[in-house]
Amino acid sequence: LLPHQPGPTGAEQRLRDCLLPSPLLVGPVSVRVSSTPSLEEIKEKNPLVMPGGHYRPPGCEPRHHTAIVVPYRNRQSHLRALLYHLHPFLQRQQIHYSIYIVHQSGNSTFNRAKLLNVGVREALKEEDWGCIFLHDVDLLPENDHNTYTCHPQHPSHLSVAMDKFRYRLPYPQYFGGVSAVTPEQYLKMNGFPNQYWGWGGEDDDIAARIRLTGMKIVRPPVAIGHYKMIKHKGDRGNEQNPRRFDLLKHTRLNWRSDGLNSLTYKLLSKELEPLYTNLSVSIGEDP
Ligand code: BGN
Repeated sequence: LLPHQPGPTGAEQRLRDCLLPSPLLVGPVSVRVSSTPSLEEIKEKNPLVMPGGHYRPPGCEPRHHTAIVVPYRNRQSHLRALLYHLHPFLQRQQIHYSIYIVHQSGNSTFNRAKLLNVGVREALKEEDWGCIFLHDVDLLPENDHNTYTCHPQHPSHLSVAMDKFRYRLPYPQYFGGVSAVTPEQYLKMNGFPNQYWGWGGEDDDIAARIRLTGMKIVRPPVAIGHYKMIKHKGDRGNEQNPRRFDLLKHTRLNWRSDGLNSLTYKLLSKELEPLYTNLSVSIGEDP
C-alpha cells in the first residue's frame, strides 16, 4: 500500500493468502530427542498456540486446514518430544492446524486404527478440516519441506524415510507412521478397520482400502520424507496381533461393513490442554 492510500480497516480487514512456499521453511533440521523441555517451556516457546493446540498463522490467510490425530496411551515423554518439534514445524509451514491426542483409556489391548477413527470423527465435529493427519506419537519429521497438507484425490503417506528403516520404505505398500487423508477420501474407504487389536496389520488394511476404492498412495520424495523414530521397547498392551494375517486376507470382504459406519465408542472427556486437545475414549476390547 502507498503511505496515504486508505486501506481496509477494522472488520473489513482481510489478510492476504499465505505465500507458497512458506518463506519460513528451513529444510532439514536436526532433531534431538534427549533433553526435551517441559510442557511449560514448550508452551512458552509457542505463544501463538491457543488452548487445545489450535494455531492460525497471524499474518496471512492460511491455504490449508489440517487436523493432526495421534493415537495415544502411556507415552508421556514421546508426546512431549512430538509437541516440542511439531508445533514450530507446522508454524513454519503457515498452515491452520490443531493437534488431537486420542487417549485409549483402560487396559484393554491397544487399537491404533480404531483410535484414528475416533479422532477423525471428533476432529470433524469441531471444524471443517480439509486434511486429516494420522500421526504416530514417536515419529518426528526432520524436514519442513514435507508439508502437512493433503492431495485432493489420493491419500498421502509422509513417513517414507524413517531412520529405523535406514531412511527408505520397508516395503512398497507401507502406509504406517504418518499419513493423511481428506474427509472425502476417508468416507470413500469407509474409514479405518476397528478390528485390529494389538500391533501390526492395521496400516496394511488401510492401504488395501485405498486400492480397493480406486485410489492410490501419493508420497513426497525420499530426500524430504525423513523421520526420526524415538526408540522404545515393545509396549505392554500392544503385543503383536496374531490375527492380523487372517484379518488382512478378508479386507476385500470386510471393508464395507467394518469402519466408520460401524464405529462405536464412548468419549469420556475432552480437555483443551495448552498444546493439544486431549480426547479420552473408551473403545471396548478385543472380543
Ligand atoms: C509390517 C506390519 C505393519 C508395520 C510394518 C512396519 C503386518 C501384517 C503382516 C501381513 N504388517 O509387517 O503393520 O507397520 O511392518 O513395522 O504385521
